Amino acid sequence: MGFKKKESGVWVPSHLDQFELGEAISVGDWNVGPGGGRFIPMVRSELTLAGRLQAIRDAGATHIEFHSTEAPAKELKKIKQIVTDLGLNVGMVTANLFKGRPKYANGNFGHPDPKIRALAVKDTKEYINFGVAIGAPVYVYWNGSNGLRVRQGVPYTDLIKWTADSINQILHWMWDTHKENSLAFAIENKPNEPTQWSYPETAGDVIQICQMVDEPVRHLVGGNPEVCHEIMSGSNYALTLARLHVMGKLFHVHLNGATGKQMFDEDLPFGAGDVMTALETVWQLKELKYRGLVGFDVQPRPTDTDAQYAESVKQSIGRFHNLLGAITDLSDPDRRRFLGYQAKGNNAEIDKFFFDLLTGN
Ligand code: GCO
Ligand code: MN
Repeated sequence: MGFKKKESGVWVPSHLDQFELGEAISVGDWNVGPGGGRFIPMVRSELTLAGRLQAIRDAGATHIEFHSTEAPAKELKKIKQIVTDLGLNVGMVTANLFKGRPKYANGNFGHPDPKIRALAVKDTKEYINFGVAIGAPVYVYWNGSNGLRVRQGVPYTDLIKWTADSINQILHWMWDTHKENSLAFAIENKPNEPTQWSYPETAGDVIQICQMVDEPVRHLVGGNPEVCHEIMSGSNYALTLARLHVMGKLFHVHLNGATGKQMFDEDLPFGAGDVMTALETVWQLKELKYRGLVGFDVQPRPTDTDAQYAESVKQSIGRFHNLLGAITDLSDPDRRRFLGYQAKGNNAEIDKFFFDLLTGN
């Protein structure tokens, strides 16, 4: 997929004008599974990679997203075959820089030890090669363990500079090696968990990193905002979509749901927890004429049975299409009425308009 040069001479990720909104649905391979964690037992049976991908495809996905843990680069041939046989494409790949090795316990790109930073850069390059070989348009860097476990755990200015510098190195290498076949490098911010204070924390930090990398490779880097992470920060997700879009940096999205009061990542199905956020998200993507991949990052509920293996994924995709349908079906007079309310600052009517849209009135 790679990058293409616009008439203006600017390089842009090709996948961003590739799909009609809702046509390309990308789901994490890690979004289905047996469950289990610190507080929850394993509740479902284990599936093979092929079994997981089939469940995700049957739930409505067209694209799949991989971590290096479940889809190691050395298994490229086997994985490519499974993906192709199921009629899927790979949407995104991401190296596990948080749980992949014990060495990442205190960070990755911003780790105080230069050897660990170099290891994170190396692991990322290897998985970018995998992404290029398997035809994924997007690479995601999720901060994970990067940040602080205790106050002053890492010198703050160094944390920021080291993180940006590691990314800068990767972008230079990627452009030299893969040129226009490079992946759109999308940074996924999160404010905390597993760290106490993570970096990059917000979309503002993502834009900061984009500004800190060298100009000749700046077109390669953007953001992958996630609903839960924005809610954890107290941010409005749709506003963050716009924040990145106006900078030309909305490279990917991760949709899910949150109740809006937690300090941890709920990863609920899209439309669960806060349905108004879901409605506004779809509204905003349409408003921005977003034509990239619609990614979901949702966890199964701990009570889901084997028969509900991909239920969270299925509900998320179904709700997205539902809300998109309701917005698309709005009549022109209704749209003009809405724009009139915005122009006049009639917040009472705007509020009513959205609620009526949601409830079909
Ligand atoms: C989280 C994150 C991760 C990342 C994934 C790469 O739960 O905090 O969302 O699941 O999304 O590792 O995108
Ligand atoms: Mn995510």
